[in-house]
Amino acid sequence: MTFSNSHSHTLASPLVLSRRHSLLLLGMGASVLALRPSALLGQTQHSVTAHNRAPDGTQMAFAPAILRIRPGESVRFGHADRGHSFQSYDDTLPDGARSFGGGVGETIDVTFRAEGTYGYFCRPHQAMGMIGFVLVGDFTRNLAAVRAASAARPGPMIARRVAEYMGEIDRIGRAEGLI
Ligand SMILES: [Cu+2]
Repeated sequence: MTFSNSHSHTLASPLVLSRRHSLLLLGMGASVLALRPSALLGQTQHSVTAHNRAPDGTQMAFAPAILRIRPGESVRFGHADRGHSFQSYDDTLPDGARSFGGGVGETIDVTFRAEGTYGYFCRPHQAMGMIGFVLVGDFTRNLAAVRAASAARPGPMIARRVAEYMGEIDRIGRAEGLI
């Protein structure tokens, strides 16, 4: 099976599409099909983009680098510039979560069902601190593990980015009464 520039990581399919919609979808290309279900259901479609220079001026960064969503919501990981990728840190996935990722330049759609904090990185620029986090539902469930693993990743550029992002994640947790 070939996907032109996109594929779906939706973990399960609770979708109940009408027959008419199903037939409509069958007539579309696979890449389009992968993007349709959330649109049909009217769910929030979040997006993260990879940048050489993010809107806030940060070099080699995802925007937003920290994304807050509800369980079951989907995120499109796309590209403002060439040469980046998205790959989950599989050593700290929440319980029941599946890894996700794509090749350089590949746009992926991921539906996040398990609550927790998901860390991910750009393969070509991980050492430059190009990492990000998706906070799903009660994201504190595995936050201690994510914090420890993130702090242990090698390199001063990652360390600076981890310190900044963890501070922001803690602020979100406190504001929501989760921490
Ligand atoms: Cu990159």
